[in-house]
Amino acid sequence: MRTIALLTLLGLSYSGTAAQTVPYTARTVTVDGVADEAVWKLSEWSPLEHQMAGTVPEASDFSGRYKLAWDEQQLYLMVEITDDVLMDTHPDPKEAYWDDDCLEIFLDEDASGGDHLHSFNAFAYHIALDGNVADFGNAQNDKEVILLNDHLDSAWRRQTEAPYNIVWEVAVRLYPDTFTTAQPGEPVTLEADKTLGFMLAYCDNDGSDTREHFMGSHSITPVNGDKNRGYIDASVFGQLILKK
Ligand SMILES: [Ca+2]
Ligand SMILES: [Ca+2]
Ligand SMILES: [Ca+2]
Ligand SMILES: [Ca+2]
Repeated sequence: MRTIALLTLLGLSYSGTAAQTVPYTARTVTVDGVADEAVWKLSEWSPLEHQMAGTVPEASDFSGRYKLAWDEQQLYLMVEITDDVLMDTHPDPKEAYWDDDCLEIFLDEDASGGDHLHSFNAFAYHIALDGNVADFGNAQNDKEVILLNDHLDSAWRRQTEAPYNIVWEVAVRLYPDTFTTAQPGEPVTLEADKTLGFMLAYCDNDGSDTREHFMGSHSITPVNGDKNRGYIDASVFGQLILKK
């Protein structure tokens, strides 16, 4: 904890990258895949450029960048994605959802870091093209997958001109680590200067048996050669600071 506090003091997150500042929006963001809200002009782009699994794609195969905003109720994302083939070959939203195209939002409400594989210390929301939201539940003994569709709203729209980018908007509520499926409780009310643990990624598959690219927002130090650590360990996330 002391290390995290010191790094925060220095403006660094515990993944070693600078904390990102998130602008406030007084007006509600309409989640419709149309980025015409004023806050999207104000907020700055961040890239999805760090390989976590698979190969590094050509820009025309996959590239992505995103902006963030917040109000008291929700964190907002606007993600611009180039993906040459959109694919969802598993109609069951709980089956191999990471091998279909999906947007993955990692959130740690209290920026505690630490293991969250089978707990709600942090969330790894996999948003499928059909809008279903999957994550592991809190069963310790098996890989129970649950749907958390009521934690966020999302909508994407593909542009009509080359490179036919997707604009994907998301509004996500921040649940604390006391969340359980039996007793969900209420999402927290956000306020200025709050710090959140955060990471964003895209799973890109264009027709292979398993995903071809898994590109994220933050650089991850490999453990035994493995950089796909976000779904296990919230300490690899970056940090957001909400500013008014
Ligand atoms: Ca919108
Ligand atoms: Ca692709
Ligand atoms: Ca936590
Ligand atoms: Ca794809």
